[in-house]
Amino acid sequence: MLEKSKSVNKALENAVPLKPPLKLHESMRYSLLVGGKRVRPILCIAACELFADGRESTAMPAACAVEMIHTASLIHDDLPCMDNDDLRRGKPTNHKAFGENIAVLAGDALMAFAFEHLATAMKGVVHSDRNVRVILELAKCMGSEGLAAGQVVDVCSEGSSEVGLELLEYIHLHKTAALLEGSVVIGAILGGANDEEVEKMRSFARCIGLLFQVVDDILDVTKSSLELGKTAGKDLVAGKLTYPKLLGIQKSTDFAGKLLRDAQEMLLGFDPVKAAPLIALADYVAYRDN
Ligand code: GRG
Repeated sequence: MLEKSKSVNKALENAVPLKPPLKLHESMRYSLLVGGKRVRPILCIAACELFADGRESTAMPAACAVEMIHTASLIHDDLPCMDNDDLRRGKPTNHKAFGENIAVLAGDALMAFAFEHLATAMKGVVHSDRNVRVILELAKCMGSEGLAAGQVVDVCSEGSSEVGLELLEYIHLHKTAALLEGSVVIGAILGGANDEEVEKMRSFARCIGLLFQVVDDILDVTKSSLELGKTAGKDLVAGKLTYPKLLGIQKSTDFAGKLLRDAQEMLLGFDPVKAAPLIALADYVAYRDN
């Protein structure tokens, strides 16, 4: 992961140079280039490398694009009109550093640039049919059937006592799992996976995506505020529903274990050597401590 995250960081640094308007590019780079585990781009590359045409260089523009979308979503999520967070990745949030207006625009510009980067960097690298499928996946997982859908339902259900397990799963599957799913599926498409293989990877990613958020919810209860880089147990205090709140820590941990097993099962039919990084990434998602 360290090796891959170094390559991703280098590619991101090159993809978004500092240029006029300086304030906008500074703001984009501030959130994009600082910290972050790079889980989504690494999953994208690992999924690509599972298949015959899969090389890191083939997946890298898409890996950068998913990280740009992820960063845009974090910038917008932290805004006063959303979660109103002061810290992200241990640093002042984008709007704290640049002001609300610039932060909104930096998020917008990152979203647009993700597609521009894909279109320019992928031209002539893979067949245009694959590129179109990649663009479709990326657009779908961030819009009204993906991140935005999850965020809307999350915002609208805040403080409500009506939220049950089904709604919580909807929020997590859209707000968090959708982009992780998109990252894996995009990697698989670029690696040359056939339709059946793509759907297997989708199921794998969906389990990983939900697992990611269940673990996030558990960590929110068990880790200190300083380590998380955000307000202590903010979600708990603010009345946001989480798995531990609904199920308790033990049942949430059991559920996480089941999701990990389910995810690993999806990879059984693949070359075990090539699938090893994805298995390791699944373990990382389950056992990470931040
Ligand atoms: C379409 C850009 C866009 C936004 C739509 C604001 C919004 C609407 C959605 C918010 C989605 C969101 C922030 C979900 C939380 C996902 C999550 C678990 C983030 C933390 O991911 P990590 O742990 O963070 O990978 P790092 O810092 O390591 O990258």
